Amino acid sequence: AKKKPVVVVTRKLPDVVETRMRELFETRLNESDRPFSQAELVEAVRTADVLVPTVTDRIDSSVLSQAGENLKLIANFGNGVDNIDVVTANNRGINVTNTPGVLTEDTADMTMALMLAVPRRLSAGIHALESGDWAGWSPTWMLGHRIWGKRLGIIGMGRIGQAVARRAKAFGMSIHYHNRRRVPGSIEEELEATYWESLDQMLARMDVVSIHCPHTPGTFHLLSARRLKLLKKDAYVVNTARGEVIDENALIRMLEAGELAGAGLDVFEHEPAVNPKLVKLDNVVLLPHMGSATIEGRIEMGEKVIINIKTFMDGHRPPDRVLPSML
Ligand code: 8YV
Repeated sequence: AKKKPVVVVTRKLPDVVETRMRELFETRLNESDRPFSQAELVEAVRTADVLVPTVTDRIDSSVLSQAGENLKLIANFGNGVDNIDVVTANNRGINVTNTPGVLTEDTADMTMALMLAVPRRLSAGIHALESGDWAGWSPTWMLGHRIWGKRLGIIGMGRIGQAVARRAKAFGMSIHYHNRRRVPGSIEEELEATYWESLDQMLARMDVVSIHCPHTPGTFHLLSARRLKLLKKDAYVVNTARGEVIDENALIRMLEAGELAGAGLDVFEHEPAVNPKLVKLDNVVLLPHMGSATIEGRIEMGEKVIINIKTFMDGHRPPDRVLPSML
């Protein structure tokens, strides 16, 4: 029988996924609830045939420089691969895969939750009720803003951006988007989405802006201080992608100064650290990176990881290979 590949998994995964991995591979699991230390990560890349990291593991060039000869695949448990230096990995002959598709709808749902929660003041309402501040209904109490009839600007029209567009259209918003390339077809035809080649021009006219592009060197601080200033004073910003895409300090300054209506954030520039100034604001809803956190989704992510590893081990091209040219 063929020797089973040594697969090192950096974080605890759903039981069914771990069980299946144990059947198929010589699986080394992280039994604790904390991420690997730097030393454990280096030990993992030295000894593994396949590494399964998550968003919390930084697989940079220094870690990769210590990889053993056997390491041939990094099968990321997650969609975004900004935790991995894909260029260096490829140069060293190490394949990288991710888990696209299975977390699209969940992330889009969470985006809509934030898009409704901030303008409709969900957390303020919950807090008022729980703290006993509700004296009774009043025509002028807890008023927020509607999203129906408003303009949504989507930055990054990939799978998740498109899933958000479909939902937002059903909520009565008009869909606008900026993307490296135009996405003709159903998005523009059925959803009547408007493509903006110029991000700056789009930003100036939107009521809500939602981020769905990956974090790459090219999108770092895409929403820079200058661009944030282009937004209307009554606009909302939603981010379920990566914190690094927004200049968070600039965003905080504008929210504090009332130069923006509010923000719904699931991701942060230095997570898990969250800037205390953000927490103090009352025009924000903040979530601890839960966009794709469903039981179903996590199991499907695990299944995708397993398929990528198995296909690769069988000598074929893994279905979800990430190439530097895709970033
Ligand atoms: C996960 C995510 O929380 O897939 C992504 O890009 O941000 C989330 O789905 C994380 O990546 C798991 O590694």
